[in-house]
Amino acid sequence: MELVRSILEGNTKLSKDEIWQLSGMLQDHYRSSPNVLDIPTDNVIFIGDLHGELQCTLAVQQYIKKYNKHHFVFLGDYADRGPEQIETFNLVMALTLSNPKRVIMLRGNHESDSVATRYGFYNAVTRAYSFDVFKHYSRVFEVLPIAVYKHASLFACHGGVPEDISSIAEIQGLNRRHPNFPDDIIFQMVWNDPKKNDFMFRPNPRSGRARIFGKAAFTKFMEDINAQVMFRAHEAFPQGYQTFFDNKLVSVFSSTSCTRVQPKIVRLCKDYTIEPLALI
Ligand SMILES: [Mn+2]
Repeated sequence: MELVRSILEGNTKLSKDEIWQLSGMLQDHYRSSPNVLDIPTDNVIFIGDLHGELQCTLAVQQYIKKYNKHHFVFLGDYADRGPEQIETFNLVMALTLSNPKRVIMLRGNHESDSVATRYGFYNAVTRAYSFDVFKHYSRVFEVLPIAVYKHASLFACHGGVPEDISSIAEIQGLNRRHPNFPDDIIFQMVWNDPKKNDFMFRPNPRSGRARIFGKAAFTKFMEDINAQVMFRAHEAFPQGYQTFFDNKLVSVFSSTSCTRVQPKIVRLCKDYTIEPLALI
C-alpha cells in the first residue's frame, strides 16, 4: 500500500513495475465481483466521465475526504481524450484501493481495447511505456463491474437501460470478462443514451449495436428491477449534469471536455433528490 499512498500524495510518475503492481491489486480487488455490485447505502456520490482530466480527479479526491460517510461510484471513462490519461487512471485505481469499502470503480465504454486504441489511451501508454503496460490496463478493463444496485432504491451504470432485460439476475448471468464488449447487453449498458420521449428503444447514431432508450423503456426497467432512481454518465451536458423522466434519471459528466462543460459530481439526497457538486 506504500505505492497507493504515494499516488494519493501526488506521485504521478510510476515505473512499469509500479503500474504492474497497481493494476494487479485492482484486478485482485474486482476479479471475482459480480457484474452488478450491491451498494449498502443511499448516501452515494456519483462521478461521471473523467477522460484524462487530472485536475477534476484531484477535486474528486478532496470530496472523498470531505464526505467521509458517503460511498463514491465512478461511472467509467477514465482515460482517452484528455491531457493526463495515465495519471487519471492511476489515481482512480489508488482511490478505489485505499477506500475499498466505499469507493467503486465501474466500467465505461472507453474501458475497451478497441475504443482505447482509437481515442488516445493506447497511444499515450505505448508512447510513455510499452504494449505490455497497455495490457496491464486492459486486464483492469476486463474485471471492472458494470453497475451498482440497491434494492428498492437505486441503479447506476455508464450508459443506461439495455433491451430485453427485466431482472438484475439476468445481468449477473452475462460475461463481462473480455477486453472488448462482445456481449450485446453489456455493450448497451455502457453505450446507450436516454431521450425524453415516450418510446421504448430507437437506433443510436453512436453505433449500430447501441440504442436510445425512451421513457417507456426506462419506466418498465425501473419497475422490473424495483428501483426509484438511476444514475449514468456518457454524455457531456454544459452544466455537468442533466435530469430525465421526472428527475428519476440523472446523467452526470465530471470533466470539462475542452471547456464545453462545467464538470460536476452528483450527491443523492433524501427523497431521491440530488445535489450537484462543482469540481472547478
Ligand atoms: Mn462514455
